[in-house]
Amino acid sequence: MIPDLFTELPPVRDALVTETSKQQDKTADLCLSYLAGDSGEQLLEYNEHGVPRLRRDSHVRFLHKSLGPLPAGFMAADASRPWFLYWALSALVILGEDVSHYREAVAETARAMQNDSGGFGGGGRQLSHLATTYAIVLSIALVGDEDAYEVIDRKAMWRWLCSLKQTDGGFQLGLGGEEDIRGAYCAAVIITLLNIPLELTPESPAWKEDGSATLFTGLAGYVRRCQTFEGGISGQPDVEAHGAYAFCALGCLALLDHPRRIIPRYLNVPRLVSWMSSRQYAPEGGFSGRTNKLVDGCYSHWVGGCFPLIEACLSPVDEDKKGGTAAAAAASKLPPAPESLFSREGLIRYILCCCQDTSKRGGLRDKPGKLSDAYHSCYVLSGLSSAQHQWELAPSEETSPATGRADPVWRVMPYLEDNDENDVQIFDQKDRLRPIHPVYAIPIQSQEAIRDYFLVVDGLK
Ligand code: FPP
Ligand code: K
Ligand code: ZN
Repeated sequence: MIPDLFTELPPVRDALVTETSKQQDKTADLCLSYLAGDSGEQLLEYNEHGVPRLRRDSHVRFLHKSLGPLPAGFMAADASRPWFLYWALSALVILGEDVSHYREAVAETARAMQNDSGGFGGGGRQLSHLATTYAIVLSIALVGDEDAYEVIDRKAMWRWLCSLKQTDGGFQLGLGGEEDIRGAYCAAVIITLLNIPLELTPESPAWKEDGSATLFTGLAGYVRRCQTFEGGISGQPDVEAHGAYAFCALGCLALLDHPRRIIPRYLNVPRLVSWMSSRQYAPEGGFSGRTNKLVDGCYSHWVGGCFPLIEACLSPVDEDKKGGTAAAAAASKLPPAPESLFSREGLIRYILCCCQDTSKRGGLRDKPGKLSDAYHSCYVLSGLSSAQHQWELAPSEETSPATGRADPVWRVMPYLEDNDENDVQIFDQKDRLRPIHPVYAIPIQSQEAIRDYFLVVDGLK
């Protein structure tokens, strides 16, 4: 009932033994025992495909607990408090939980973390950072409601974003701080969700006297410069490609213009797909973050989450057949993709067999032997959700009168049984998760609610 691919070490192996190859072998062996269900860890219920059930209740308990007071050891993570909020709320929502009762607590926490000069820090009296601001904005979107939205000072946010915008097109993460592709993605998410004006303030380092530069000027070019010789994406131009940055690159581009048009225009898609595919390992089934490194559950999102975006760009739509639009023309230079560009079965096996903490603790983890945590719970579940669903871009390319952007329309379908070559329905139907937006990584309803709220707001208060 378990295909050979997931029960044996790879037939072709490098004869050179190094520290890296030893660690890889150890990890593969460990995963094999979990994939076969003979790890000796607590007994699990397996279905007819040899796959254990999702321990939903146990993960839900773990996540609620992680939103309460934390032990003293977490002091070191104080500047990441917004992330802890987002990871736990997001994981709960993907599991189908209602998180609206956290609304007031989230609003109050966010208020204390907001700076008058714009953006949110990791805690009260901490400097604003794009990553913590991203985490707070998404947490607010997840708990929903206008009272929570109204906590955000959009005018100060706009000024602060302008101060982070650089002449090379990218964004610093904090004033005078580092600049990398996380900034590009986080800024694009914040700007589009909150309907921040693109116009630059004269104080911005990227401001031009003729008024031609905006918050988006040169941003796609910055992303392009992060694609490396391997085909993957690095944090900054000329460094090592890493999975987390591939998601940032695709996510950022997908917000700047219609993904079918902009992704092939700025990235070498065949090379990127080749690099993304090399991230999935057998027999483990999960993804690594970079060449010669180990599988880790969180890359189920960072790398796994890139596939729906690429698949949607490469799948033929009706307009392609008519030879219509610019997006279709850009995309049609690439061969149409098969339905799935990676082994969804492999990823689902890795997640359900290797990433679940089966003890009383609950939660999801990097790999067997590691402790579960909120970060891995969020991104493992997000990866499971995207492996269980297929995303499609509606052919229309209408420009939104409010934003001037061609807001793409995303449609989602569950991957169902009866898909001969790539049977992904190896999990029980009750273990299907909620679909989440392939770019914003929150449910599409939450994304539309906050976007629509700020679309009708008249200017900046
Ligand atoms: C390497 O860690 C990890 C990185 C170089 C980048 C990690 C960044 C993220 C996970 C998130 C970025 C995105 C946003 C939106 C903030 P490692 O060496 O411990 O792991 P590895 O061995 O798997 O590479
Ligand atoms: K890692
Ligand atoms: Zn990880």
